[in-house]
Amino acid sequence: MRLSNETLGRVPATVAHPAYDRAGVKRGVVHLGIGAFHRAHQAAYFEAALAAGDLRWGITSVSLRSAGVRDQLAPQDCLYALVVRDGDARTTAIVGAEQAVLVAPEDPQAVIDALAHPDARIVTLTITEKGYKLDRATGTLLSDDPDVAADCASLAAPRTAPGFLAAGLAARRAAGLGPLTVISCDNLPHNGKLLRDAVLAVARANDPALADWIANEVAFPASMIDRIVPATTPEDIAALAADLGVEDRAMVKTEPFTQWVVEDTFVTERPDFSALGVQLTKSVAPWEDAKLRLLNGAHSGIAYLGALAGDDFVHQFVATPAGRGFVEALWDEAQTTLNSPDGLDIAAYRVDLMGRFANSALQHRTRQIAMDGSQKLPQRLLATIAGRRAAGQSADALALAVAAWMRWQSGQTDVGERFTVDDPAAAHLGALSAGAADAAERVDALLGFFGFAADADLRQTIVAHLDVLEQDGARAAVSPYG
Ligand code: NAI
Ligand code: CS2
Repeated sequence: MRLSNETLGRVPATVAHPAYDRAGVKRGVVHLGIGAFHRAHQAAYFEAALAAGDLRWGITSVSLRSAGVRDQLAPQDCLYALVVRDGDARTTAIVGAEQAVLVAPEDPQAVIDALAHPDARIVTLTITEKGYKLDRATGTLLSDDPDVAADCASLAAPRTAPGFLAAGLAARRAAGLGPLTVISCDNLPHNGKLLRDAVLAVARANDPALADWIANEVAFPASMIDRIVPATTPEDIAALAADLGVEDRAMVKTEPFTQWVVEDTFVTERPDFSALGVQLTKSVAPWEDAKLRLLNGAHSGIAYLGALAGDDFVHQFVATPAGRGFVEALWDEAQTTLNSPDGLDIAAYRVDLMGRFANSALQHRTRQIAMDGSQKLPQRLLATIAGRRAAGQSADALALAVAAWMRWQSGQTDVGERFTVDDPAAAHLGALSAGAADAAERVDALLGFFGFAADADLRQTIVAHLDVLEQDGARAAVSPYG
């Protein structure tokens, strides 16, 4: 029996569930890219707004690719459980904020209509780094991407997130409706500006007057988002079914920690964000840098080193003195490149972060984090290294994390197990890696992919790490930090 409006009464009374009138909820939010993170983060904030009696903030969610999440949620009247795990402790709440899930390739017009609905005010996005369709070196649209080309030629049936936003905003403009506030919730620096650039480029290719209207009317605040949300597994679903008495195939699991820092440039109504714990600020950049370089930088290092060495989960890697030592060393290096935001105590943040990584109940897979390294390394590791080198500082642990990413491109773990590199640039990176005669050539080729110019000392450090990784494995490479 599945979770639904009808079976909600069977759920144990200890599990919180929507006490507001779901039928009276308006759809003030459109979310593009409904994955696990959205359900554990933005949806939880909008759920809190609804629970506080502000019924404007129901969500129409959109999957831009597969029907998977729609097929999980639709038979459940869009109800799902948010399970917060902290060691042995579990808290479960049923979330009712999702009102409908649209699958864009099945019905692109329905997505445009949702964006152009008079009740819509806020759009949030979690489409992964690669969904922005931008050449990160130049900030321009990926002109050789067929979906980008199609959206630049016509907005009748968009294919990309920037295309849908341009089409939805065009429909709002034509209907005389107001603008939207569009919030990127992906782990990218200056995510608001990146999204704005992408939407304006697609709009301009179709209709320069639309682009001007968007530039003048629509807000794209930057945001820093933080909550560790590992992919749900069949075991998680089975364990929850035993607790709930009904099956929930759309559940998500997460940690107690949650943070959302948003640039205060809204052009629309919004929930009482401050009351919901959302931090509104003039400048998100220092928050972004701290999170991307400390949390995500360490995560990527842990992911490649851990997965190469056979650690399936993040908590296993930080359970060893060498693993913890490596993470602390990486933070010592990264920290000197930060302008600490007001209100962030970096020393305390680091202690908390190590506790979050050590949360064994999350079962956060190193291979999940290892995905899409080509999209993640610049902001997580390379910018940090560049900052250290510009200040005349060394970057040993950061260089080891980059070398581990390079080793990952070989598609083989330290015990020779083959795996598929999950990355939009995997074929190109694999060819660069395989085509190099030795570690030094591989370092040059793979840094060249990013257009990253390493000075002689830094290059030597990365080559030395890659040599150890290739000959003795990741455990040996990390052991000096123990
Ligand atoms: P997920 O795998 O559950 O969902 C990914 C979503 O992105 C899906 O809706 C998928 O269809 C969509 N997507 C994938 N490739 C796309 C493309 N090329 N174009 C458009 N949409 C695409 O992943 P999850 O956990 O929801 O994470 C999504 C993003 O959220 C991350 O990439 C990251 O930027 C951000 N995030 C995730 C956190 C986490 O702990 N899971 C925490 C903070 C941010
Ligand atoms: C992770 C992040 O998958 C990854 O690349 O580093 O999704 C991480 O879990 C979040 O940024 C935490 O907020």
